[in-house]
Amino acid sequence: MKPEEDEMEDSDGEDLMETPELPLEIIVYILSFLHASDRKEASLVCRSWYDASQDLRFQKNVTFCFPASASSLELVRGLGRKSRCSLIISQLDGFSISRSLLLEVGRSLGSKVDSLALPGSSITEASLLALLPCLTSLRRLDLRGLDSLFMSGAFLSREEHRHQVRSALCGLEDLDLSGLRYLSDLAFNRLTGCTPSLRRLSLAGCHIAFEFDPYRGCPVGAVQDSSALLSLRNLRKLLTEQKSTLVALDLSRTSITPESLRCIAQVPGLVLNELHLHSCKELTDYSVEVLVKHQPGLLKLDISSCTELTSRSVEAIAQGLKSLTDLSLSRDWRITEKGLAELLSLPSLRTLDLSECLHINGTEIVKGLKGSNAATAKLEALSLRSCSYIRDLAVFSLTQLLGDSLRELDLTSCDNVTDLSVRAVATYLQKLVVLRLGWCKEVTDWGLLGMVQTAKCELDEDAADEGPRFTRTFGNMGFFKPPRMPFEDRPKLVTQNDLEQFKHQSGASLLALNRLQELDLSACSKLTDSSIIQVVHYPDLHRLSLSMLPDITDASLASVAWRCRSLTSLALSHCPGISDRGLAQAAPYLHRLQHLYLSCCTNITDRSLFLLLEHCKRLRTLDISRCKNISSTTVELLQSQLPFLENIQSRFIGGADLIPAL
Ligand SMILES: *[C@@H]1O[C@H](CO)[C@@H](O)[C@H](O)[C@H]1NC(C)=O
Ligand SMILES: *[C@@H]1O[C@H](CO)[C@@H](O)[C@H](O)[C@H]1NC(C)=O
Ligand SMILES: *[C@@H]1O[C@H](CO)[C@@H](O)[C@H](O)[C@H]1NC(C)=O
Ligand SMILES: *[C@@H]1O[C@H](CO)[C@@H](O)[C@H](O)[C@H]1NC(C)=O
Ligand SMILES: CC(=O)N[C@H]1CO[C@H](CO)[C@@H](O)[C@@H]1O
Repeated sequence: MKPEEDEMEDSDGEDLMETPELPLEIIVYILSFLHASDRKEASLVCRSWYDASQDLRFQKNVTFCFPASASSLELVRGLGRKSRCSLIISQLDGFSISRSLLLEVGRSLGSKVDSLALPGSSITEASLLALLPCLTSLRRLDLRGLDSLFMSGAFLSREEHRHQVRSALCGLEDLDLSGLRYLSDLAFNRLTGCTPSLRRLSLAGCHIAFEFDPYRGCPVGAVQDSSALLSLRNLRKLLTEQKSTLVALDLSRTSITPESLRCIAQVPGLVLNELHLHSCKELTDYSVEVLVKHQPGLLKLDISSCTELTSRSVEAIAQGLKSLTDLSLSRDWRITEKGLAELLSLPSLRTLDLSECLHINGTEIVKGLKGSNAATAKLEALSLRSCSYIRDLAVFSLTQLLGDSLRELDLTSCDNVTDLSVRAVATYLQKLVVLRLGWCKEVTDWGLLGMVQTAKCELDEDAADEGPRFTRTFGNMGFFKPPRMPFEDRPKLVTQNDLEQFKHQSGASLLALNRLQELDLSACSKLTDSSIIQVVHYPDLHRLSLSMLPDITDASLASVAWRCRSLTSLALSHCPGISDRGLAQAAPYLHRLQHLYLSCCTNITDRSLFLLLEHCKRLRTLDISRCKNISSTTVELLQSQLPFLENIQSRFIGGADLIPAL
């Protein structure tokens, strides 16, 4: 395994000077504590760190994502020395570059490829068949949306091809066929005949004929396998054949009926762990009751956007799925508080998505968590996005009950959440990794700073505490103090009274959430530089949105870049206060940036694009639409110079294509 010098982009090849060489194993051990992206940075420091980063233990799950192009051909050759890899190759077509690329993947990587996805491609059967037989230890194959492969109906129609593919893919575990419009029984059977031990199958968004064949005028597949449609009968046959391995099924966005779901749930011997039924609009409470009865071992269930479902489904799930870990009820807007207490007392529940369940106010959630004995509450991710009946009292109670477990909280568009909630989050949920507060319009700087607004009372009893002085509106209050916990005992059901008491205490500032990797403050339009500069200091932050904050300026941008060096995604759309000056200060610290959103930033000009060109060479997404002072020539230059830039939104820039504007 000899690394090639030319792979070490940006490295000056120098060894650490004057320090004695550490043994490789020690460096490997140290690197094992880093996030993958940090490890990648570390590998550029010197030769021995690079060698350490190539250790097998880090190579288990490396995903390479590249478009079909001549330079990718070189990349693929360079990957040859990896032990395992996952490939996402986009924009493949029928032309020779694509064909050579697939041939090269087969030749150089072959048995090392663990997972293959070909998004946004249109390839021919011949190109794919040149590759598949070489991928002898493939575990995951993603043919999502590859209509070009199935349109003719002849895919794998020759026995010799099936034989080759079968000998390579007999270990395939995960097959994604979602979004295929032309999948027929025949093609489906030929393909799955080559993959005898599937664990996961996705047919999301496929045109499956669940009941009736419109072409024959009889139940689909009643007579024989269809060459035009995938039928329920045929799917059921596959589930029966592969029931000993199959545990996860995705039938989202299909027109599956209650009767068809029953028919699938009842396949003898089929034991599903995971079922996705997102946006299956025909499903009823009765379907969920039957499902729960026949598949009580489900761990993950997604019945989001199944708009017919009511609290009856929630009750059935709470009673029947005792090992459930993940549940999405998002956009099931008929659901009320009923049944949630019982659901939340399931001790195994880790992830719950209640976003856009518009009637929820949190009362029963709190009751359930309380009842389940807070010491055992294990909820790690909770989404209450767009639940506008969620108020501070509910958030305040939840934060106390979930302090030990919650990693991810989404309160986006909870209109009635105020600074008090933000303070409760910062005070009690110090293990949070993801926090989304976008569109919580009542949130102000005071909330982020963990302070009680002192606008009216001049003299606060805390005034004696020394702390940093704020310019502008903020007095000297010690928000760097460790938070005071109003309730030292085991969490209890809090009352409006407790909340009142909390209202008059400073809590922790958002600074306390030092594990954050994602923070969304977009459209919290009362926020200003005062809080952003003081609290957005997160060394591990990867994604940050400050879009639609009309009052923030270049000072916020410069501070954020300096304090959050791991950022890969930064959204600043509709921030008129951001200009080239801020970007000039920030760009040198943003060299990991991959996604940047600057639409409607009227003070951003061509100058900023040159800065990006110089400092942010890993950019993959750039949105500069409606930036009137950017010229299309500079955009073209950027596009030709940045190797990874694949998605650039530049509508209505520089007056060039203004015609249909606004
Ligand atoms: C590999 O990485 C992908 C995405 O980065 C993730 O979805 C998958 O679960 C990982 N697989 C393993 C075995 O860790
Ligand atoms: C929450 O909603 C239930 C009815 O769904 C209602 O009885 C209860 O009073 C509400 N609680 C709060 C705090 O609004
Ligand atoms: C943008 O362009 C307009 C007219 O071309 C000019 O008046 C304005 O000063 C420019 N704004 C910036 C921030 O450069
Ligand atoms: C940014 O542009 C707006 C007009 O869109 C202007 O009013 C404002 O003063 C500019 N701000 C800076 C910092 O240049
Ligand atoms: C339940 C409740 O108090 N809802 C309020 C949430 O906030 C919106 C807008 O601020 C009010 O209109 C609702 O009455």
